[in-house]
Amino acid sequence: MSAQTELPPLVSYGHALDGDDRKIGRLRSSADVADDMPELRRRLEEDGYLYMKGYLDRDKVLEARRSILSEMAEMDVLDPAFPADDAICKADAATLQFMPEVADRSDSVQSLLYSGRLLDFYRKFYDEPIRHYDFTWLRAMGPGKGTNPHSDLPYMGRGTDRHMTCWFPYGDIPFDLGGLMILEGSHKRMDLLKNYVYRDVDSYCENKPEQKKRADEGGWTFTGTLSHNPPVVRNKFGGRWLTTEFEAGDFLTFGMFMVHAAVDNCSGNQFRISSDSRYQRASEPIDERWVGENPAGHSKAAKNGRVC
Ligand SMILES: O=C(O)CCC(=O)C(=O)O
Ligand SMILES: [Fe+2]
Repeated sequence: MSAQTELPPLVSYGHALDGDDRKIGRLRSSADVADDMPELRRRLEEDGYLYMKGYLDRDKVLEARRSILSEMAEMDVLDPAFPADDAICKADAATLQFMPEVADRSDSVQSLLYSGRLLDFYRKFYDEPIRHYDFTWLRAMGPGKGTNPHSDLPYMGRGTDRHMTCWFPYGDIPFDLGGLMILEGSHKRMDLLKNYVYRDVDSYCENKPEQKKRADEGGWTFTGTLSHNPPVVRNKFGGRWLTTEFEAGDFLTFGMFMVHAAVDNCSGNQFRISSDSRYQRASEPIDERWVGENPAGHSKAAKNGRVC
């Protein structure tokens, strides 16, 4: 017999998620074993993610939030009728404000993500010298559709595949603001992932004129999306979509194969602010698109043509 979840009704990429508790549930917090690295490694292997509730200093996270929002106020994407800290969208602002340069300029964001307690966490977790990408995916997600289901490897698979994503909320994220969700057990479904996850979003067939033209313009030849329909993906993979109400000070970390997506932002007028950053063993090869002073990212310079 199945029961209904205790979570409120949630929508992802425009699709209502099934409330059956075999299909949706809550992320498990690993805060109780935060210093037990062998147990955290075991959980990452088994569950594919670690949800570190309250691991970071809430006040420092809120300070970083303020520094992001003061830049957003200058970018004129916030409604000036409200305090900047409320992150209320201006009516005509684009739904997604993707702001890597704001992350680069903010000392408080840099220090939270790339020094101190978070960096120490990855150092202890890997138990050897580590490095991180220099590029930071800082996002303000406005009301509307969130992020569709994908794994991260197609976007960052030119080095190792054993690096980790850190998803980091700047502020509290109740359900209606649309936090991240992960698909339970999907990281082990290589039968379903193998034809998807090793495809690099910046590689293209240079003998196909349409693809070559798009790559020459620096456009996408493959968006890296696994699906536009979270309930259908769940039915295919099994497992549950797992999410929670995040709070400032939490982070969620997972590997390159884990299928994840976001709950839609149904707040009506508020931005959800978060970043994703990446960490790996220093001894392993790194994806050059994401390191250095001015990382190439998915630009034209990063496109990789081959005959296929
Ligand atoms: O924040 C989001 O909506 C997407 C984040 C994501 O895909 C990631 O952290 O890898
Ligand atoms: Fe992702």
